[in-house]
Amino acid sequence: MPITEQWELRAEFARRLSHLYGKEVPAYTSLLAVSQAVNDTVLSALGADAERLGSTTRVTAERHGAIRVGTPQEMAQVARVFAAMGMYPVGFYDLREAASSSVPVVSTAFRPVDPEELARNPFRVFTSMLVPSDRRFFSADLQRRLENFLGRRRLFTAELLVLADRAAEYGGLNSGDAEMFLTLATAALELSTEAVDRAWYRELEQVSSVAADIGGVTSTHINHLTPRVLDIDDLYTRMQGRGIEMIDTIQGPPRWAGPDLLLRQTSFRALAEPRVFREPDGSIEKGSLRVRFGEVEARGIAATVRGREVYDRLTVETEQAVREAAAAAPVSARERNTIAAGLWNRHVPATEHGLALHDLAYFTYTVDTGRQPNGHTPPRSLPDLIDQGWVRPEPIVYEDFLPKSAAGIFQSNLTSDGHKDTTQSTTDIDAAWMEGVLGRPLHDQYDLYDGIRRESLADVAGRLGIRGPVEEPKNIATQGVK
Ligand code: OOG
Ligand code: NI
Repeated sequence: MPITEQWELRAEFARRLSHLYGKEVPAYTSLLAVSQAVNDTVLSALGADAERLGSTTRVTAERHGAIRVGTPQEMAQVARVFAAMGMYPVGFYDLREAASSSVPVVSTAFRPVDPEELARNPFRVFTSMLVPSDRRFFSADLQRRLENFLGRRRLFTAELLVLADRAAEYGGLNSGDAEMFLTLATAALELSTEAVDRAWYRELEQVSSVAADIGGVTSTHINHLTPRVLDIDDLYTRMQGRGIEMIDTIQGPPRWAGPDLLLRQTSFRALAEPRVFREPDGSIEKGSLRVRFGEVEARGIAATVRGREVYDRLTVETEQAVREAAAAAPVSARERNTIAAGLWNRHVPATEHGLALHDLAYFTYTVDTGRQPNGHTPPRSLPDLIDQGWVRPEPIVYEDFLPKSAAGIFQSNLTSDGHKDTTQSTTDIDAAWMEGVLGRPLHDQYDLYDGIRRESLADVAGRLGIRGPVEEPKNIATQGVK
């Protein structure tokens, strides 16, 4: 019987979710249409250059999703469902720390980790998990009631989990099982029509609207699906032109003179969606909730640890400069970008060559046969190989997320700041704890990018007859998320 491979399950799942979300949130369909128009414009203007950070087929199909769950058990089940589709946890994001308002979750992202798999379909899902034990947000009493509520619900059917494990074990499913798996997995993320307990939802909302969205209902749902665009500034203007209310800024690096780095994201504000409520007197009433929104992103080159430090430092300096300017007069999004771009243009090399040479971003390398200095022995260090023109860099796309941007996306869509008591100490929840919950390795993004670079350098060494490994810059030791 023909087998549906894991990547095919992943690609089909992404397609079905996109279809489902388009039915549930019609503004998402407009976002897709505008994204497509932006990408078409860039492709016709730049031609092959537009594909430097991913083929047109990849970028057109590319989405990330976001979901939120309540308990370690639910998180472990999510990991099984995604493993079926070749998506594995990468990175630990602590939004409790990154957000100034009340976002009581920790997160990871499930995604393919091999370059071939990413090229087939890069679908990834940012997955957040509530932390009811964190006293900054929840009292002991509320924690107990929340955990009871969450402990009684089932997000995934037993049949779905059996099929998921089978797909992971055999590298795919036969077509009957594949259809059933996809149907059940998609249905698990559909918005429920079940009545929401108004009093319970409201009580959680006092703490955080994210807590209410997760723990106030008996199922989970897609929070957003995010297409990728090649020019996010153009997209932002076009969406505003259509009268869609966007959040104030584009999160992440500014538009500047150099190549796209890391990740730039923006979103339109959460829309009121009809929901059904059970009122305290037992009656059923129609109402609405505002939790789901539309996000869009532009992906750039993955930054090394050193590049990331530069990004973080320039972000702090931008904030400071914006605060100073704001003391005199309000700072528009455009002025903010001008301030940030000024700093970037001053402190960051504006070419791929410069970024590679200073070890600020990740590239794979190919031997530049045209420019090989004749009769010379190739140097062993990567910066020398780059500088002397022995090798040519090809960018590695950033496949992950940014905690500050994620916090910004969460925050800009909250209905209120909620309540966070910063005098309470935090619970000891970190990457190692998350790995235990997941019951499988939690990948470090820097390890993965290092691995891809190292493999290409092994190939370079072979072709140039360099004995032993090419010497990479010293400080790429993985001091990443773990
Ligand atoms: C997740 C927010 C983070 C991103 O793209 O950074 C995120 C959520 O709202 O559940 O999706
Ligand atoms: Ni997102």
